[in-house]
Amino acid sequence: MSEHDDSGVSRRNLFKFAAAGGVGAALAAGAGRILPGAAEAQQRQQQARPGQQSAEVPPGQLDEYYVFSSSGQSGEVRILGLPSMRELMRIPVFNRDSATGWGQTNESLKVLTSGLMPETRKRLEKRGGIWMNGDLHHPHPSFTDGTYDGRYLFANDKANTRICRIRLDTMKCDRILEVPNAHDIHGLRLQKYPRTGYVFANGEHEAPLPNDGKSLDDPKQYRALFNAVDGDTMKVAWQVIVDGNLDNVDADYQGKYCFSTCYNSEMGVNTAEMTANEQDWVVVFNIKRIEEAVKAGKARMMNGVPVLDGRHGSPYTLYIPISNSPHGINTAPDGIHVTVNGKLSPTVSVMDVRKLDDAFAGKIKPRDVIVAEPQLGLGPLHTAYDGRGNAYTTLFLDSQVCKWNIDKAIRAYKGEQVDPIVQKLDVHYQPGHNHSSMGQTKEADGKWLISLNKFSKDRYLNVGPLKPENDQLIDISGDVMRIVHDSPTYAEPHDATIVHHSKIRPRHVWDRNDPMWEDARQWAQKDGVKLEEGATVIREPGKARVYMYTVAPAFSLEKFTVGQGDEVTIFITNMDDVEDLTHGFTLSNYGVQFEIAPQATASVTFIADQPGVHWFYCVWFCHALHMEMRGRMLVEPRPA
Ligand code: RUQ
Ligand code: CUA
Repeated sequence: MSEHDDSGVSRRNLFKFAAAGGVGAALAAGAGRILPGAAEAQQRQQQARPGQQSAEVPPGQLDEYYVFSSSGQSGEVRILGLPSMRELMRIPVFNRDSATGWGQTNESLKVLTSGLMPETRKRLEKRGGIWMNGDLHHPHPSFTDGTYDGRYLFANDKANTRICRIRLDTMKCDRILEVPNAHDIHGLRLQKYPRTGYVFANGEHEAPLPNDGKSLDDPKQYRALFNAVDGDTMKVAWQVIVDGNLDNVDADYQGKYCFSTCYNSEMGVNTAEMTANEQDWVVVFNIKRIEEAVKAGKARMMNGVPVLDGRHGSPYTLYIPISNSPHGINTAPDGIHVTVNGKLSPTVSVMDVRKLDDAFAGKIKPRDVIVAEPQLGLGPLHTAYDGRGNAYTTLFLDSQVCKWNIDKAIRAYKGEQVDPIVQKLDVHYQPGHNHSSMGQTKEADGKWLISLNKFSKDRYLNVGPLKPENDQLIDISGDVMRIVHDSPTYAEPHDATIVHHSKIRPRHVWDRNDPMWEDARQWAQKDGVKLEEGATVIREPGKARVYMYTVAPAFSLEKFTVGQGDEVTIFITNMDDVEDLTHGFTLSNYGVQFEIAPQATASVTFIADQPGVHWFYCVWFCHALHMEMRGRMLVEPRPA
């Protein structure tokens, strides 16, 4: 169906899926077929008016939107400006970062470690105390009343079963939680109403519960868990055991339900087993019933978390049959419709959330909540919306974005002769997620769509065997879509949210009372020092604490002395109260380096194991005398 020459990849993937067994039929059936009304749609396309927006943001002008982009296996969050698609900033989260000292400063280590389970902390003792990797897929800003409120951004770590919270005032991560009992958090979306509230997160992979070495190779004993984390306290509020494993999740606009796709109802442990059944399901969670059951003490406490059994027949869940292996699930800004993207089926299934009350009450069958099921093309993965009744679904295998109309899809499902498909646009290549401007809020504005393509192949200068991914910016303001910009991305954005700039109000400099350096404040108080005025070394047997502040272009100490073998903690406060006047601290040949933004305090602890003169210097270009902004650490040799 696609015109460009990527059929090799399409066919290869198709082949791979088909070879997995059982699923070939569904795909092959759709493979060579011209969809009903395709010619008509093509004609409409030729007459339709494309949008007129430009990606160009002239020098000195600002972008209209923030994009919070995940980085997958890079473990960080990236902030882009849209429409320019310029990368504005990176927020280290599950990775280590040389520039900012993330994973090295005491402040970041506290964020990275305090939410770990005690067993994990013990395991990490011999490995530097922190995980070195993460797999961050789904970054989503907090909601109040169905739209972004600018407080926080939450995201998952599939690799080490964690959830992070990023403050949108400072654009720094302030909490990381390891979720007990569950395995490998994948899908993550937020409660939209009345507010966030809950962070809903899917444990994707299944394992014995507890996973203590028993039932090792007995998959019948494996369980997958759905998780609700309290976004204010960053504690797990409750967990629900489900049948099958979970992929993606979304929530309604009413605060009553959230829903997850399941791609392995078989609970298989290899591809053939996982795709054997013709049908999998969506699991709907009844939030009120779950909360009441937890309050009534009906949950089993496991690792300090109330766990409910939500397998088939439980009052907490509803299992809606969906064709084999659905993937993305996306709530429309109309507050009514939710699309379930077929992946191995060429269809998307549309749920009507107004029918969920009756389905839970047993008045209608679970499957009756489906009100449309348009056939769009091969490999539907995720759907975005324009707020004008249209949906945009990525077709992974076809390398296309399909624009379709929700209302027409509903009418077609009822038997009317209408074609819901408006347009299919080739993208380059193999799109996963897509996202529209404000499209996951009730304020969807229908201006822009990004297609996050998993392959770039020939779109850029060759940089060797490892290629970038390709994010394409698409103007959706007209009748038909138009690609206006390509941007290469490093491994590997999975998901992104496009937020109007008016929703986010970051600080220009830090507030001296920020909780980020509470521990440093307490140390200073104990030592009778003021962080803002420190030019002091406190020496105790085997230990030294060094207090410094910076005013460009100088550190408040030009030298300090410690003893060989001392555990040294250096606290530095940047007293420059000037926008963009960041200093840095590098202690050469000691592996120490970090950022100190205006009005911030940062600290690091290390062992002064090497005697001699060691220069420290400012690592952020701050002044004409930046090179001169340095001093000496004198390490006295240990007496023989
Ligand atoms: S999932 S490519 Cu990790 Cu968001 Cu769909
Ligand atoms: Cu301070 Cu460079």
